[in-house]
Amino acid sequence: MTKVTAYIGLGSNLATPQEQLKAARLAISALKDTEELGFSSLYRSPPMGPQDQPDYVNAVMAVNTELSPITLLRSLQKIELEQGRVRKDEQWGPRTLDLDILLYGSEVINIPDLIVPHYGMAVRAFVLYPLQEIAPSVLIPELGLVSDCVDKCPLDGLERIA
Ligand code: A4P
Ligand code: MG
Repeated sequence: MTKVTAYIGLGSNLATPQEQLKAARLAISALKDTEELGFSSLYRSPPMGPQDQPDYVNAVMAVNTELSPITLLRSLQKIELEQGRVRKDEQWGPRTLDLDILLYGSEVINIPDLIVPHYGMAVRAFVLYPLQEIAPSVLIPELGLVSDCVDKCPLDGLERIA
């Protein structure tokens, strides 16, 4: 099985977000046939969506993986649950941990459970800026260079955490 470079978006705004991201990073690195290639700085931003929730901490992680896209998704969902994620009906509500597959090599995937590139990444500063930090020349299928997407995306209050 060939190795593919995938990019994973991490987000949390409950239960000490920085610790959630740290634990998720370890759990992802420990997945079968998967190794960490890079991890961005942590970024803080106001919530996109309902405003009556805490600020988010986000980061992007690069991995080399032999897992198929759907196996990677299921593995990430298991980590979300292990870290206390409760899925509610409210869209974009608060969460202990959100793990999204942003990119899986150069693949375009559109099946009921998985859309890659992630549907929101073109307009989300909290995804694009950390992605650009660790992969400055990555090409986002159907969108173009990450740097071109960043140029069109306002910061929306995003701050790198020192
Ligand atoms: N799914 C489809 N494609 C993917 C993918 N590429 N990666 C499906 C992961 N999952 C994918 O996800 C809902 C369904 O998406 C899953 O069943 C999966 O099969 P979910 O994690 O259960 O629900 P969700 O995350 O609440 O929904 P959604 O619409 O994905 O929310 P987002 O887009 O993740 O946004 N504000 C700031 N500042 N920072 C944030 O990180 N995050 C959100 C959540 C809202 N506001 C935020 C942030
Ligand atoms: Mg999600």
